[in-house]
Amino acid sequence: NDYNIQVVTGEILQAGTFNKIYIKLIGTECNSGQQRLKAPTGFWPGSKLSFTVSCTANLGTLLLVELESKARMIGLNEWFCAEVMVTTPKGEELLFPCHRWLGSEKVVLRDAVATLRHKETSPELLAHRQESLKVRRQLFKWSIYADGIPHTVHAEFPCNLPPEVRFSFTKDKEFVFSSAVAFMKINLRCPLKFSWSSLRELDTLVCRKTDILEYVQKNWKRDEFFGYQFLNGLNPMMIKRCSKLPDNFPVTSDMVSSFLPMGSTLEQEMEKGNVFLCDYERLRGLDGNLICKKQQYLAAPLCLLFSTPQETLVPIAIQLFQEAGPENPIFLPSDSEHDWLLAKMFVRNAEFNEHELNFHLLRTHLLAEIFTVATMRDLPAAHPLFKLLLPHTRFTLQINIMARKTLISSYGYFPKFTAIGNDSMMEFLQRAVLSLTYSSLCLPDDIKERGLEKIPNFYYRDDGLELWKIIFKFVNGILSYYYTDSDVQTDIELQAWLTSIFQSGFLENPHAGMIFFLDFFPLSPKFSFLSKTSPSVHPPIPPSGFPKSFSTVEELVKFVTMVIFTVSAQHAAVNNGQVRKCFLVFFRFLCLNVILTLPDLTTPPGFQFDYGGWMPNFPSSLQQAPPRRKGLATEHTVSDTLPSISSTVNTMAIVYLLCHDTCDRYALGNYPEVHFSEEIPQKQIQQFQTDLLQFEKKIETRNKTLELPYTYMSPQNMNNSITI
Ligand code: RS7
Repeated sequence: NDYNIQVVTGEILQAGTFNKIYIKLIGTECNSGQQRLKAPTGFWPGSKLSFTVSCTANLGTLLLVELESKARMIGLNEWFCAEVMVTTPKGEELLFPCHRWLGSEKVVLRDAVATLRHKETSPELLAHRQESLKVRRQLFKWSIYADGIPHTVHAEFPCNLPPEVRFSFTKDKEFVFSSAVAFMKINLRCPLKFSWSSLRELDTLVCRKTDILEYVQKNWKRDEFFGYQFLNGLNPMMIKRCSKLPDNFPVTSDMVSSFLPMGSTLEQEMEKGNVFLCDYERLRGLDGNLICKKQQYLAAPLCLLFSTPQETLVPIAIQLFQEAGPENPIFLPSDSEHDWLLAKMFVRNAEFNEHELNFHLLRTHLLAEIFTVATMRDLPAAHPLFKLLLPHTRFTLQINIMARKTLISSYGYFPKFTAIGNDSMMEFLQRAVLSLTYSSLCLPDDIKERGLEKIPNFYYRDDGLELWKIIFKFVNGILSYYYTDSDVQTDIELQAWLTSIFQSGFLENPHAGMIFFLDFFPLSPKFSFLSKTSPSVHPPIPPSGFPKSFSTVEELVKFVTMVIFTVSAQHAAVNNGQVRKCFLVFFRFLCLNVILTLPDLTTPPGFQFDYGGWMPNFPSSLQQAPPRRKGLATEHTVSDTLPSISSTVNTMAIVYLLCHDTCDRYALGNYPEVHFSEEIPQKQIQQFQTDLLQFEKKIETRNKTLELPYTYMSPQNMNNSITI
C-alpha cells in the first residue's frame, strides 16, 4: 500500500527548511504512523518534492494528513508549506492545501473539498473540525480597544500573531525598514516657525509630481474642482442629494439664485434633484488639539452643492458650524476671495477627518479586521466560506496592528499632528460607529439612499456598481454550489460567524444610525458616552439593518459580497488616491532651510503623491479659528490658517509610510493559493477573472475620454485584501 506524496514549499523568501519533516496519513481504518519525508537537500522555496509513504495495513478512506517539522541540532527554522498532494494506491489524487508557516506545532490538514458541518459523513472529520476551531479560538482572540470602537485582534505586535496569518519575512522587514528610516529622517521637532510665508514655499515641498498632483495644485482653489472631489476624489462618501434644507442651515433662494440658472429657485432645483449636501455633523462640538502648545481648530460644516447644466458640481453655500446664527455666517461664492477660500479649507479639513477616520480607518480597515478575526475563529478550513474569504484577509491584521500604533495610539500621528487630536478623535470614531448601517456598506443601497443615482460624471458610482455586480455574481456562483436556503439555516458555523461580526464589529448595537436621537432610546452602558453630546432634535433614523442571522442564500451572498467589496474595491476607492505607485521616483522635502532627503527612493517600487500630496487641498489641521464674520480674511489669514510645517511634513511622511504597497500583492481575483479543488468553484474563479479583465478594459476606454482619469476602482489597482 504505497501512497505517493508530493510536497510543495511556498515561493517566498525564507520559506524553505532543513528541518526534519514528518508525515502521518490518517484514514478511516487506521493511520500510517509518523514517517519521515527525507529530502537530502532540504525543502527549498518553490520546490515540489515527491516521496513514498508505505503502509502495511489498509488505511481505508484517507481523511487527514498530519505534518510535523522537527528541528535539527542548529535549531528550528520555520517552513512555509504550500500544499501536499497525495496519490492513493488506487490512483486517486487528493489535494491538501496548507499555505502556512509551520513552527514546532503539528498541523493536521484535510483535503480541499469544501464541506458544510451538517454534511460531514465521518465522525473523525467532524471531530477534527471541532478541534481545529477550538485551537483557532485560542489563537485568535478578541481584544477591546476602547469604548464604542469595534473590537480588534488580541496581539500587540505583528510577531504575536499565529503562524497561520503571519507576514512573510520580506514583508516584515520591508515595513520595519521603511518606517525606521522614514521616521529617523523626518520626524521633525517643533519648528522655529509655525506658518508658511506663502503658498509658493509649499510648492517646493514635493519635487516629482503625478499629473493628478499637478492638476490638484493648479486647481485646488477652483469651485468646480472642489465639487468634483466629492464625487471622484479621495472620499466619494459624504455627498447626499438634498431635497429639503436641514433646519440648521437656513440658506435662502435669494442668497444663491445668482449661481443657479436664470429664473430658477433653490426649491425648484432641489425638486429637480440638482442640489446636494455634505453635512459634517459628526464633528459637532469637538475641541481642537494642541500641537506644540498651539491651539488647532475644527469646524463642523454644512456645504451645499449645485449640479450645473454643464454637468459640473459647484459649492454654492458653506456654513462652518452646525448651529445657525449671526456668529455663524453662510459663506457664498460671491464673498471675498479669501473668505470663500477659508470656508472651503475648513470643509476640506472636515473631509480629512471624515475620510481618514470614518471612511478609511473604520469602514474599511477596522471592519476588515472584524471579518478576518471572525473568519479565523468561527470557520474551519473545510468550510466553503473560509476558503472563499481567506485570500481576502491576507495581511490585514498586521497592517492594522501597525496602523494602530503609528496613527491612533496616544503617541501616534493623529494626536501629534492633526487638529482632531486624541480625545476628539476617539469621540468622533465612537460617533462614526453609531452611524454604521448595513445599507451604507452595500453600494447599490448606499447610492439609492444618498439619492445619487442620476448625478452625472460620478465614476466611483459607475465603476463601483459594476464591480459590485461582478463580485456578487462570483460569490453567488461559489456559495450557491454549496448552499440551499435550508443549508444556510442549518449551518451553525455560518450563523456563529455572523454573530461574531455583529457583536464585535457593530458592538451589538441595534440602534446604530441613531446618533442624534439617543434620548428616546435607553442606551446600554457601552454607549453612555454619547448622552453628553447628542442633542435630540432629529427624527428617528431606522435601526442599523444588519442581519443577525441568515435565512436564504441570497441574504448570505449579499453579505459576503459586501465583505469582499469592502476590503478590495471600497478600500481602493478611499486609499489609492493618496499616492500612486510608480517606478524610479526620487522626491525630497525641502522646508525652509532644512533639506531632508527621504529614504532614497531611487529603487522601485516607489510612489508619487496624488490627491494626498497637496496639503492645502487636504489639510490635517488648521491653525486659526474658523471665521465668525465675513470680510476679515486676507492672504495672510489663509497661510496662517494652513497646518504647520511640521504637521505638513509629518503627514506626507505618513502617506509615504503607509501607502507603500509591496511587491507580493495579489490584485482582486488572483488566487495563487488553491483552496478549492472542485471543478465548479474553480470555473467560477476563472469567470471572475475574465469579468474583471473585461471591466478593466472598459474603464481604460472610458478614461481616455476624461480630463482626469478615474483609476481607483480599476481591478488591477485593487488588492484582494487590505494590505496597505
Ligand atoms: C494610508 O493609509 O495609506 C495613509 C493614511 C494617512 C496618511 C496621512 C494622514 C493620515 C492617514 C490616515 C489614516 C487612517 C487610516 C489608516 C489606515 C492605515 C494603514
